[in-house]
Amino acid sequence: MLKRISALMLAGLTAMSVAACGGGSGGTGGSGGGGDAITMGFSQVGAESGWRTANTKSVQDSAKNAGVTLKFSDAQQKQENQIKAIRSYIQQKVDIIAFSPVVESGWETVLKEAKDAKIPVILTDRAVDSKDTTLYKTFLGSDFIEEGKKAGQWLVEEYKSSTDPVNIVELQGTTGSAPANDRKAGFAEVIGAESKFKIVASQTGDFTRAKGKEVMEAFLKSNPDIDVLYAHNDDMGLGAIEAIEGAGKVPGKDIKIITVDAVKDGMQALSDGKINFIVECSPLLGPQLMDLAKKVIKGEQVPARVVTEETTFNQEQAKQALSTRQY
Ligand code: GYE
Repeated sequence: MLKRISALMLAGLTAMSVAACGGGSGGTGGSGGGGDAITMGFSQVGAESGWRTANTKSVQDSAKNAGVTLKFSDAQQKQENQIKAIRSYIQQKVDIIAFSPVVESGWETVLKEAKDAKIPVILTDRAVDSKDTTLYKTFLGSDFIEEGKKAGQWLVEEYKSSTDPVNIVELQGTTGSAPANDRKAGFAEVIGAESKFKIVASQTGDFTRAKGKEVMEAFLKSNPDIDVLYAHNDDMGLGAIEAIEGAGKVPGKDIKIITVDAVKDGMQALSDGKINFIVECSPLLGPQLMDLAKKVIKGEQVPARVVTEETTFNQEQAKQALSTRQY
C-alpha cells in the first residue's frame, strides 16, 4: 500500500515538474483535487448532434475518473469562439489544451500562440489541414475517408445487379469540417467507379436535424426521382426522414438511406426499417484522450495519429445491437 502511494506521489511529482517546465500551472497545486493535478482546457464544437452530446459526456466523465480538472467550453459551431476559448486557456496557463476543430483551416496563428506558451495541444475528433504537425502532439479520432468509403461500398453492393441510373442526394456536414470533406470524398471515390451512380444534389445540413429536414424538403421539391439519400450523420438523416414522410414517401423503401454515427436514435430508425445502413463513428473518445494527455504531460512519446475502431450496421445487426448501445 505504502509503496503504491509513494509510487503515485512520485508519478504526480514528475508530472508536476514536467508541467512546470512546460509552462503549465500544475506546480501551483491551485486546481485542487490532489493526484497529478492536471488542468485541461477543452474547446468543444457545439451541441449540434446526438454524437456531440455523447462525446461531451465521454470527455467530462473521463476527466472526472482520471482526476483531470476540465475547463470546458462550447463554441456553438463557430470557429471564432473556439479561437477565443483557446486564447483564454493559454492565458489561464492550463497544462494542456484539447479541442475538436469545427473546420479544418485557419488554426495556425492560435496554435503557434499555444506552442510559444509551451502548452501542448491534442486534436480530438476532427483534424486541421496545417502542414506544420509540430503545432499539436497527436490527433485522436476516426478515419472519415474510410467511413465515406464504407457508405459507398454498401451502395455498390446494394445495386450490384441493377443497370438503371441511381439518383443520389447528399446531406453534407458542416461546410469546411473534416468529417464533411472526408465523408464526401471517400463516398465519391467508391461510387465514382460506376457511371450509373449520380449525385443529383448535395448541400450542407450543418449536422443538425432541423437543417437536415429543411434541405431534404428542398431536394424533394426539385428532384422528383430520388433513389438514395446519403447523410453525413444520423441527425440529418432523421430530419430528412420527417421530410420524406411529409412528402408521402416511405423512408428506407422509396428512398434508401445511408447515414454515419450509429447513435441510439439512428440505430432505432435503422431497426425500424427507415434507414438502410449506418457507418459507425464512435464519440467515446474521453478515456483515450485523458491517457494521451497524461503521457504528453509526462513527456512520453505518443503516436502522431490514434484512429478509433469502428464497424457498420445493417437493419438486422441494428436490432441485435440496440439494447446494448451506450450512446
Ligand atoms: O459525425 C456528427 C457531429 O465530428 C465525427 O460531428 C464528428 C461529427 C459527427 O456533429 O454527428
